[in-house]
Amino acid sequence: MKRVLSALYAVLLITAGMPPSGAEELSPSASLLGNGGFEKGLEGWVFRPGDASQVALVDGGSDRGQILELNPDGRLLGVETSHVILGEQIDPAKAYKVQADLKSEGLQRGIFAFSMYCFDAEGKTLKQISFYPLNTKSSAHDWRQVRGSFGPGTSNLLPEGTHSIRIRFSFYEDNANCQGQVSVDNVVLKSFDPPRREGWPKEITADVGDLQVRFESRSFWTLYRIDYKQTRLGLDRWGSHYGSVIKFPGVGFIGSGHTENEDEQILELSLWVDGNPVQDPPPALKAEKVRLLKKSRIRDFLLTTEIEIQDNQIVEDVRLIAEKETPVDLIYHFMHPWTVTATDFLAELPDGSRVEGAFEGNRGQRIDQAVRWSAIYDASTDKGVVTYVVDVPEGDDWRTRYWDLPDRYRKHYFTTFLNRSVPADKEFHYRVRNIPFQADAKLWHKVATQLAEQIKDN
Ligand SMILES: [Ca+2]
Repeated sequence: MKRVLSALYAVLLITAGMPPSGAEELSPSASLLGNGGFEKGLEGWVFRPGDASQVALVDGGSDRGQILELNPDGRLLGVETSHVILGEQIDPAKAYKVQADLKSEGLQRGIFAFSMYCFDAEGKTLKQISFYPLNTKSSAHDWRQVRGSFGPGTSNLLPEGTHSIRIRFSFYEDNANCQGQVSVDNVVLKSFDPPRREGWPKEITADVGDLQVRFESRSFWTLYRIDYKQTRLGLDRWGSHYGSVIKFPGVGFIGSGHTENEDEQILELSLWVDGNPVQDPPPALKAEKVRLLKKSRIRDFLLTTEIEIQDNQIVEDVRLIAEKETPVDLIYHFMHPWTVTATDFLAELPDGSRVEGAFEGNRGQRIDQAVRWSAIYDASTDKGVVTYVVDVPEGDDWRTRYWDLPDRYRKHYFTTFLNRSVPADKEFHYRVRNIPFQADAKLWHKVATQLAEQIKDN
């Protein structure tokens, strides 16, 4: 089975002309930074603020040579490259990848960030772009390669007027009492070609009946907006991801828009508009029916994801196979960052009983159990969405959650494989149907229930 699947995906890989961007390893020698591995001590690095008493150059063994140990010791500390000038060292028309190996002994006070700063011609800070933050709750970890990117085609566009950038490792605490230790090695800055489908735009906005959705390339082609009757239901804000993501123990999230560890690799991408395959999709289209099919890889997982929009409904379908047994912290499918103004939720459990309540912005996980269907309602717009669970694997331990987060969203997660291993070579199939609706606040329970009953009967 495994061999067959591997062969199948090898064929897809070739026919799809898959870009190697996700798996590309950056060799430190190709870096624009002359001393990213600290073999020349602190040459090319400056303190802002701090001094040499807060760092140590340590022998990291034959593979690493020297490493830089950062220990703020109760003061602020920032270690960064000198100015890298746009139009000189880097080309503003190109995308760049920034990468570092980090080891954390943990933080006792304050925060740490691997980031970059953008400056204008006068040296004034325009923006800080964080690639990898740590706080006092972050677990200590051994060496880990972390990455970010900036420039055209990435999620981090440089602000207008950017004259130079600096790659930075810093500690901060409100009273300057930074406590913790992080080691750094192999810092790399290198141009790269951001993943882009040949002939495909960076985004596709589709008007389908009363729905408008946006498909986003930077999140590896997931939904990125759901509007119903010109009203926003699903957010369009970078960082509030839709789609599927897997959390690996000791690593973190990989999938959807998460690029901090590794990129999801797209193996195949196809779009059908009104039943016809489209080779070169336009950035905006209007249709009766739209279907997006994606085959992708997240480490040893192969995912086949379909999104189909017609008749004012959005069907999402995922088939997941692990090539080898793989422990995970959890897997999220069908994420939906519903508007933070959503006021209420309702769900029908498998035994037919109901769960209902109001969102309060209390950071809690609402419902958090298996459901036949669930719904949110936004009283400020008289609109809501029913999410009907059409298909789940038999005997699977899964749950529907709404994260009740103030000032951000009421985010829907279909959660599965909580602290478990995914067995090898078994297909796990999940399918949900999202039905937006408009209803008076007094009637919304009834309207949502009727919509769910109609699906159940079909
Ligand atoms: Ca080194």
